[in-house]
Amino acid sequence: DGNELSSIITYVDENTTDNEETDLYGIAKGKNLIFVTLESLQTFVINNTLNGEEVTPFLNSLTEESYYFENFYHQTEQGKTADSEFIMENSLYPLPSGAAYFTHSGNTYHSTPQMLGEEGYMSAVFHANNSSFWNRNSMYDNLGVDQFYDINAYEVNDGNSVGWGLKDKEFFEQSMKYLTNLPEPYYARFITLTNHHPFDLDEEDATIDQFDSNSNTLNKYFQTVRYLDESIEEFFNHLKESGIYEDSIIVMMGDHYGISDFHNRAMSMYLDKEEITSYDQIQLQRVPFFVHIPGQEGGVMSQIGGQVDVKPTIMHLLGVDDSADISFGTNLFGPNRKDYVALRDGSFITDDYIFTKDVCYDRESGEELGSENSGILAGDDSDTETACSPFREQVELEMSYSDKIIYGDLFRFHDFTE
Ligand code: GP9
Ligand code: MN
Repeated sequence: DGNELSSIITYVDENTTDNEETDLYGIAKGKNLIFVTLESLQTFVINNTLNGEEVTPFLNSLTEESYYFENFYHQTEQGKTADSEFIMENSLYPLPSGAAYFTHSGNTYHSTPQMLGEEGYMSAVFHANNSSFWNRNSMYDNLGVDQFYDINAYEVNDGNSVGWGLKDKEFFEQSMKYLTNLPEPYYARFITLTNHHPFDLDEEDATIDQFDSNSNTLNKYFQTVRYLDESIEEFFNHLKESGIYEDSIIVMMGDHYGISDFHNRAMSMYLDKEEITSYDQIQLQRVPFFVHIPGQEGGVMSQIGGQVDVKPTIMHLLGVDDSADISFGTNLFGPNRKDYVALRDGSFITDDYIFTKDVCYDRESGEELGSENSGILAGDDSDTETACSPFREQVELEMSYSDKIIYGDLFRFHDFTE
């Protein structure tokens, strides 16, 4: 009920809000926001090589010409891409199981398209798949997306498709005629597809070797990642040629891991490690996050962050007052940002520690600092306190608040204009 929401509001005001203005506050005010979901792209390939060749040369160049966050984590669960959308549009956590896109598409939300709509932004999503996939059609209506360019907006045939559908280079090229006709300012979100398991690619599109290991999945991944890198470069060129580039900011985010722990033996070979530990497994949940502001230099940002932080960060850059919003993230550029990132399985990353599978690690060195069993909240007195313990209780509380909002559809009781 309403009372439940008031304790949640008190919590977010005290813990996840940073309304401090920075040099970047409003830097993109009134500009178009172009957001790209980088399918299955993980941070371990960025600024890395295969057989001496850069895997992602274009994105590597963008790590210097954008604000590139190297310690940014995906927070998705079973809803995969749909969870990544849900998190970044709402700054809420995904559900512990299932996908809110299916189970709670009728809730009241206070999403980025809705908030930017109030600022005069038109919003559109571009994705060459059936509109009902992940129940996007109904969820988008409810989130305030004005226009969904789904598979019907594209010319898709055998020659321009691979794997899951339309190749990304074709996708961006065919999207331009729609993008150039949108009324400005707009919030245009593009969801790529080619770098998706099982990472199939036509031979003519492969411009880097496969890896050589016992995992066919990881072997092929490098080729589709390179293809994604090239398609983003082409998209930037389209934006420049059409004159859109100068009037826009471009934000890009990996949606979730592409390589599961099933492939850890091959992964350890690639990363030249004896084994992939639980600590390494958490570090592999990093996905790239870029904020590209034409005319601004940027650089590599080392602060930790997660997908819940995207919405407040966007509001900050666009100079939109979000002090009345209820969100679990903080502006990544702020001085008082939240100092932990919670993953949906209860693992978390803080400035100093990483906690997963009951073990507390030093974030920098990966050294084990102690372990606690999972009975802490059940009052089991065999628990051992570690440096991670205080964060652990807060992470569990925060997740439970987010779940309450979604399961109870609590925003329907709230007036965000007050
Ligand atoms: C489907 C695409 C992929 O439209 O977004 O979804 P995923 O399998 O990654 O959740
Ligand atoms: Mn995905």
